[in-house]
Amino acid sequence: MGVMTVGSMDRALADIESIVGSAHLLTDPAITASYSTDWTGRFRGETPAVVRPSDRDQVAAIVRVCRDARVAIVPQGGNTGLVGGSVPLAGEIVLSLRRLDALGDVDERALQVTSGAGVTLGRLQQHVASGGLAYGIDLAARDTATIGGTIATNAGGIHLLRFGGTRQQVLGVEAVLGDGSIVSHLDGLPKDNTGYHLASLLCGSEGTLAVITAARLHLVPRYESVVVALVAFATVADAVAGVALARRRLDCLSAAELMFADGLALVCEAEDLPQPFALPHPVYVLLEAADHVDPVDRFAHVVEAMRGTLDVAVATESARRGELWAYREAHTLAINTLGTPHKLDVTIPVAALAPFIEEVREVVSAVEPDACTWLFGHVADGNIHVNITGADIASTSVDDCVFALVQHYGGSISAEHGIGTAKKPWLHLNRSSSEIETFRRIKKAFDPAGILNPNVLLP
Ligand code: FAD
Ligand code: 2HG
Ligand code: ZN
Repeated sequence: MGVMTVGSMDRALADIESIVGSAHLLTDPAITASYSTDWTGRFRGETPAVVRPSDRDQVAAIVRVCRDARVAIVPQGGNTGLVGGSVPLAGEIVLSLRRLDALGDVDERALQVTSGAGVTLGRLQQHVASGGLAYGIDLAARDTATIGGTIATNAGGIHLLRFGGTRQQVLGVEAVLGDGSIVSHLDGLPKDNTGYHLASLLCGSEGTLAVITAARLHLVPRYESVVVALVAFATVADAVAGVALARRRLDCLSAAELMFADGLALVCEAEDLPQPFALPHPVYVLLEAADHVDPVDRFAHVVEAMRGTLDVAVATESARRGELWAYREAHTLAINTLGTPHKLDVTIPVAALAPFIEEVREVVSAVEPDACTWLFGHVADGNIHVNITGADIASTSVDDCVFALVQHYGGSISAEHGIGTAKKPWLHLNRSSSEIETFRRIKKAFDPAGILNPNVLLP
């Protein structure tokens, strides 16, 4: 990008103020601070302004001002991203999309809805529930994470094994490109082979190609009968085999989440929860099945057929199900109480999960003997969240050794959180130089002036 002077920033902010009104141009550092720091507290930046447009046309007008003045923008939704991609680390302005929170009527025949980018996942779920429907993506940050943010990160979450990731839910998007032009494809035709699928490309683009303003989303049935079981296993291999059995035998399996004794004990301490069983066990899997007809008997048969189980707690009633889910969902918060972690989010081929899990703690201890390695994740997808506390946050030695192990097993350095700024130095482990060069050419086509999240994703 060209040189930005104080004068041209001031002029750009004045133009932006005339678009959104002074109430929605926030410049007081006491107010902008929460938009400039990420959820983990690790990434802290500064911004000349947070801009809060109300609709697509305001977004387009703001982008055009920024394009002309060469002002860089960080698009932001709920700011729950975990890779330092949603905060202004190089003095960018923050474009907060939370006010784009319109929700269209639910189309109960097509199983679709149009959602503004700023709608939270939780609000969308409530909106579609009355039509007997649900949205296929769910994650613990549901009450803050937005539809735009989940599309921009191609969020995975807890139901991917059943419904696919965000890319599978998005039929079309409305977005403002880096030159200020608007693309809109919200008709929701499920079969439409008329050229490039821009919505797919924007899934996982992390705010670098366009500002998403709305999306046409595919919906799934809302199942009334839900059962959750916390199953304890002696070994990871048994747990992985048990999950594979459940996936083969239970069409209605909707979640399979892995945890370990140390993480569960930390959650119990941080959240003041009772241990789920009289004795702790090495490995836990939280399974959920959901159907229109009661799945409990089918579920119980499958759990009985699993090898190496040590204990089982089953819940059908909503409050008790929530208690079992809390053991898994509170991991992120509980780990943060120990200080800012190195937060890695990797995929390992399922066949290599057990050896990876055994070795990853050892490789971390070898470079940082005092560090603690916390493991949990979406086991059916091979997605393990590796959080490391007690290691110097400025050093990359633990990241390097975990990623080397991931590469050894043919995995991915980012399963679902994205690259952001945090994983940029390691993108080459999964992407060839010709792929990265192609990324750059795509970026140039969408954002010729290079103003959209210029410090994210591309090394
Ligand atoms: P933000 O954090 O605001 O932004 C994320 C990225 O998207 C940034 O690069 C930003 O520039 C870009 N962006 C945001 N809005 C737009 C827009 N409208 N147009 C263009 N670009 C935009 N993630 C998972 O995948 N699975 C999980 O299970 C999961 N669980 C989580 C649990 C907790 C407790 C927390 C804190 C986070 C979790 N996350 C998970 C990570 C996070 O919630 C997701 O990445 C989510 O998709 C981010 O949504 P957001 O609205 O907060 O986006
Ligand atoms: C989850 O699955 C999230 O809970 C967050 O993706 C993972 O905190 C993490 O590392
Ligand atoms: Zn996750």
